[in-house]
Amino acid sequence: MEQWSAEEKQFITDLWSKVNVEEIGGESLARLMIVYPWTQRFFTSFGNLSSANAILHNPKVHAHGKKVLTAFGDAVKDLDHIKANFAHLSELHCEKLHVDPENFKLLGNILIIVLAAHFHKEFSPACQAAWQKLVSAVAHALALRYH
Ligand code: HEG
Repeated sequence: MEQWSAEEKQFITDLWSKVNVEEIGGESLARLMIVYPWTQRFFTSFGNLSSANAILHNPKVHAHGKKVLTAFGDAVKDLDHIKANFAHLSELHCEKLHVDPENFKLLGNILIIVLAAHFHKEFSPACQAAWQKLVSAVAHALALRYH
């Protein structure tokens, strides 16, 4: 289990309180699909993904990005129980969705970039380090039930 300092918890919860899950989640998922186009294969039912612009403005990408980042918020709200709280989602992504867990790391890194772009004033190196630790913990927890 990760140990979180009071400072890390503060950086994470302060920034999270400013995050609009639809805007940041939608943009993060869209940018994942643009930068790593092979990730589009999981979302073929989402309609028009034919260009970066189409992906960035695709309502299904935004809706799913919101769903993903809302679930990510469960980690923010309960930093000490990330593994237990993500066990079910890990099983789902492994057994039903067949998502390669490497993609969780890619999405985590994209989320950091999107947060840095939106919140550049708050996103100090220490804040970034706390968020980097969080996205790694979530990616790790989501990969634990893979077999
Ligand atoms: Mg996943 C569904 C959360 C990364 C592909 N993802 C879901 C759902 C949640 C979720 C809450 C809905 C589950 C349900 O229907 O019960 N996803 C989630 C998190 C993260 C993540 C928290 C990482 C932070 N997902 C992720 C990545 C991919 C992916 C990186 C693929 C590149 N997720 C995926 C797919 C579905 C979900 C294909 C099903 C989409 C659908 O057709 O509804």
